[in-house]
Amino acid sequence: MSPRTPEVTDTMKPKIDLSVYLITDPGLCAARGLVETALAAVRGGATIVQLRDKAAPRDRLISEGLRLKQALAGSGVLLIVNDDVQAAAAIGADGVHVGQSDAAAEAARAVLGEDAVIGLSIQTQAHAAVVDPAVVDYVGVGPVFATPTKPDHARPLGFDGLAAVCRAAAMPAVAIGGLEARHAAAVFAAGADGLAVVSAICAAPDPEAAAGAFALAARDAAAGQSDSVATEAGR
Ligand code: TZP
Ligand code: MG
Repeated sequence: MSPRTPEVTDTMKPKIDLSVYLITDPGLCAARGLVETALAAVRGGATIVQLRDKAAPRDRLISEGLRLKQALAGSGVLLIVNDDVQAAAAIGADGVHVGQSDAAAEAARAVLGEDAVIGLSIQTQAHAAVVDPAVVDYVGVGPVFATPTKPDHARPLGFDGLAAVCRAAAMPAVAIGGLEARHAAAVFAAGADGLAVVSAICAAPDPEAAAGAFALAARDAAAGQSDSVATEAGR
């Protein structure tokens, strides 16, 4: 018999740890360097890294992705590529994250295969209702707050909006948009499984410490949620 872990079965992928989801920004990582910033965040406790560089031509995205992949090898931290399915394939990344106006998640799945992690950005309950859990592994929900990092963002959801979208989604969710470590409890209470963060880590004077603060806050928030579920169940 093959060895088993409690998190894995023949029909189930390993659980994706979305708790501290770093998204890189070329401008905000420039001073320290893309790889160095990501590695500092991982040392602090980032659990997943998304390479996001909207302006890079594909060959540059691929070379950045290959450097990140090499740096993250053996860390257990997943590497996800924003938008570009072909670049994700060329990098041999763990997956891709697409938006409502990018390649369809189904097309990404067809190119990257069953084992790839496919993430999809959603902004509304209507979006959530039509996401196929057989195709999409997790959704990114936001923005929770207005943020200068994505000037063309949709209307901010706040925590009540985040909760409504998370309730309507049939798969794990990561919240995004203007998030800081102090928001972790509200994010988990809204039903999300983690915080996706650009500026609060990439632009921090110490990205390792910043990611560490997110990791601690997310761990406490997740534990608080399981305590309240257990209390509800015991009533
Ligand atoms: N999608 C919705 S908000 C956002 C993206 C990519 C940017 C989040 O950046 P920050 O700096 O964490 O607010
Ligand atoms: Mg996109």
